Amino acid sequence: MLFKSATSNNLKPSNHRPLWRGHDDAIALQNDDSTVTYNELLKRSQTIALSLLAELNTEDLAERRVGFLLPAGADYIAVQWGIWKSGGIALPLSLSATAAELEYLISDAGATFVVVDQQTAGNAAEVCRSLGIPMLQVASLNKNGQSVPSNLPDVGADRNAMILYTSGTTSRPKGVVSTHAMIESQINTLIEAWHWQSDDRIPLFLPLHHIHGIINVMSCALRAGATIDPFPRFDMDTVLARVADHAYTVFMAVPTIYFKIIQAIEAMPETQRQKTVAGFAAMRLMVSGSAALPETVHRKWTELTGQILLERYGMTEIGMGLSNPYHGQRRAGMVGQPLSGVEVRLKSEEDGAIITKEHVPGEIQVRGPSVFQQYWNLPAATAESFDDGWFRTGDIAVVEDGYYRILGRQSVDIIKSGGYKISALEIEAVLLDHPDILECAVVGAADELWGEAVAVAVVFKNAGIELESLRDWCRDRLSKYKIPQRLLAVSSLPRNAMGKVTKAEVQKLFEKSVEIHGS
Ligand code: MLC
Ligand code: AMP
Repeated sequence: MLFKSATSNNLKPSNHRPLWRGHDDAIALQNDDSTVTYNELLKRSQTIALSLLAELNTEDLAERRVGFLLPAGADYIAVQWGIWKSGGIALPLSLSATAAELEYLISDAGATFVVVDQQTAGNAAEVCRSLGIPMLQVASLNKNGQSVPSNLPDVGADRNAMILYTSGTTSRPKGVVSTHAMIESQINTLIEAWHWQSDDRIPLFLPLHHIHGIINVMSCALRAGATIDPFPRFDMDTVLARVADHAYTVFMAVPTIYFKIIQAIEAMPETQRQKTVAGFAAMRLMVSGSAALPETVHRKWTELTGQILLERYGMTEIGMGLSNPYHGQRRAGMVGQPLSGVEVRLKSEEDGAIITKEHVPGEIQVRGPSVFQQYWNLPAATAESFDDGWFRTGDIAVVEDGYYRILGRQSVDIIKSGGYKISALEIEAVLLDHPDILECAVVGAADELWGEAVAVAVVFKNAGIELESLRDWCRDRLSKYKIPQRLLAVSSLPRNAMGKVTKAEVQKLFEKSVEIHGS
């Protein structure tokens, strides 16, 4: 078949190795404040696993969900591994989630505990209290297990390991369930494709409730025995200072970050600029993904640093699917070819035929050991998302000269802003609770920095309100990145003959208007 990858199945059950891996006294985490070795991580995860089991007086968490609200660092990794070792399902929670959002995630997943540290306890305390779920301090889990003699369960590769929530065409996020085998397959594929090595050093500043930060950066680095520099959030000044010190060999980010860094480099004094550029130029690999990398940004990056960014395409449900080559030509505007072990096909939206020719667009469908098997507690949504065993991504692409190019998405209700996937329906449901809003339509408006900006056309009941006032009202209801950045007051929403709001027309309103921009 024309677009099929060469399959190298890295996942025969006999090849399965646990997701937690030691590399003796090699350094797993290093920043200005501390150094943590792999042996220390293994030891701490063991203690945490035993503590979690002791909490329930059981020998196996048996796929109970354990939420954790922790920044990047040793605690995060030790808790994630500890949950896996004790047979639980890891439920990483977003540090930017509001109380209402946390409540939904924790209750939808049916979490048994939520693990926090001193800084994050405040975010979760009230939610856990109202749901009646124990909140455990990571510091006490780190101690308790030491005194509990117990065996750890034998956790097989087909056990469920993690739930990541993804926003989509429904108003509430769906939990994507992955097994140990799936995660292992996703990691092994990338280690092979991008030549991860034990002497790699990478900054980790992406959020750790999404696959980009969790799998592509953190888990690949850990499995390869590399060193991670963890950041609680993207702190550009510190990251760039370390780049200038040649602290990293690999760098992975979303297009918005490359855009922001270009602006920062251009504003630097000459000496600092030269050092920063030299730090980037010396890296062995720089990857962009999670949203389309504009060709202008791709080219600008090469002009500035001499590096050719490697763009790849992925999704929470499939891991990484397509990638430009490590060796070979990396093309701007293209996402490359199927990764090893991933099968990709394009299916015509018009007649449902499997596309076998170049330049003919179709939906990307994916199959293979990295692909998920179920949305948590949503059998109907799961069934709908598969087509004869192939996962329907909802993304449209063509193949040009052997490389895939992403053309867009089937659903106008999905917005990608700064690499975050956001559901227009989720935001509309929240905005409709505003006392002044009669009706509204949320769309993604093209935006140079964010890729798409959350934009809302509103029919007000009486007097209108300003964007800033609406943003303030949203702050304790929506994560910051979901809060509308643009607002347009309209007398009515464009509708089709059936009375359904035509989102394409709403998008055009934002193209025409000179709107007020948020931050
Ligand atoms: C931050 N803001 C955003 C935003 N991120 N607004 C819209 N969209 C976003 N993505 C808001 C902030 O809340 C703030 O609002 C203002 O913008 C400026 O904030 P900032 O501090 O300057 O932004 P910063 O912290 O630098 O965040 C930018 C970012 C972040 C790019 C680092 O958005 C980010 O981490 N994105 C990555 C998301 C990700 O990992 N996606 C992968 C999903 S997995 P205010 O009101 O306070 O001024 C996936 C699969 C795959 O997609 O293929 O990888
Ligand atoms: P998420 O559901 O958050 O995992 O986001 C997955 C979505 O991000 C995909 O379905 C694509 O729409 C988008 N995406 C990821 N990588 C790219 C890319 N390189 N170019 C365009 N879109 C991308």
